[in-house]
Amino acid sequence: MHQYLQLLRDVVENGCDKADRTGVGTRSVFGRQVRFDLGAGFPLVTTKRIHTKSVIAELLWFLSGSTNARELNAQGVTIWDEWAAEDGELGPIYGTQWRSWPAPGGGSIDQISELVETIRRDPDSRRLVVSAWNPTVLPEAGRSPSANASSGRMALAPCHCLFQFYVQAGTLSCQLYQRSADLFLGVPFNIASYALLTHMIAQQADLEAGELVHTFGDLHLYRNHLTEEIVFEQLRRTPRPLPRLAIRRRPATLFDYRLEDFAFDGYDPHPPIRAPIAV
Ligand code: DHF
Ligand code: TMP
Repeated sequence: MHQYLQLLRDVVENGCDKADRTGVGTRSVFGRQVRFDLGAGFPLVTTKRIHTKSVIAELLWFLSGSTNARELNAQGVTIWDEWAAEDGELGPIYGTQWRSWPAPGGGSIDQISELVETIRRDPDSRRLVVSAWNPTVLPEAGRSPSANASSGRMALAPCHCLFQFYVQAGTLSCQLYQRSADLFLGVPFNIASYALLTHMIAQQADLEAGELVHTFGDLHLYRNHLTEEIVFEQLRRTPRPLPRLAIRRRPATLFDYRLEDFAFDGYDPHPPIRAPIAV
């Protein structure tokens, strides 16, 4: 995971001070790209422990089409709680846009099912794209995430907002565009999540996982993460060998995976590093 540590160094060294929606303040760069060869090991950050259960549960929750944090809480995962309305709703975020993008005239579009079908039927397609960026339901500026969620808007605008797959020589690659990236807290989750999704779709389409290409817009470190105990502690640590993803069975569809189907063999990270999250 030298790619991740290089991004940390890049933002520390080249970032400019920038104010942001949350009021915390960031150090930020614009436009970066890293690549992970998924055949060379699973790209899970090793210089701090990542809560892999949260990563898997969140992805399965997106794939189920849910946008309610209570359904994640049922699995013991609390990563979306700060943005939810009273009833747990987050508004039409990823789950809705991926599985039931509202279509003009009433129906809805299941982008993920169409994606998997197209990968199988027409692997050379250059239209293997899923977008979560639906301008009709973006949050209203100046209102809190939970207030937006209560009024039927997205609690947060999609951060990982567009991705594309590419099939070549029996391998499946994915490129993600992330418009806004909290490098210390969000990005390790985002890398692992899209790597996992690529492995799952590859399994469903009888392909091998190829590369994950991760492209960033506003890539930032929050000012309260730029401390000796947080970012600089992580930079002092030496990366360890990558784990291997084991998928224990081949479910009938992409929507039938469960938490217990996944294991990260050989994951031997440094201890966790706690950090405050900007809401
Ligand atoms: N807001 C901000 N400011 N940064 C984010 O990364 C972010 N991510 C969101 C929603 N809003 C956000 C969704 N994803 C954590 C990780 C990812 C995530 C939300 C929260 C997090 O708190 N990670 C901690 C604890 C992990 C756990 O409890 O499982 C970590 O140390 O990684
Ligand atoms: P923004 O909507 O004002 O850009 O704030 C969203 C913040 O959350 C920003 O710091 C990016 C971060 N984030 C991630 O890094 N990854 C994610 O998956 C999500 C949902 C948010």
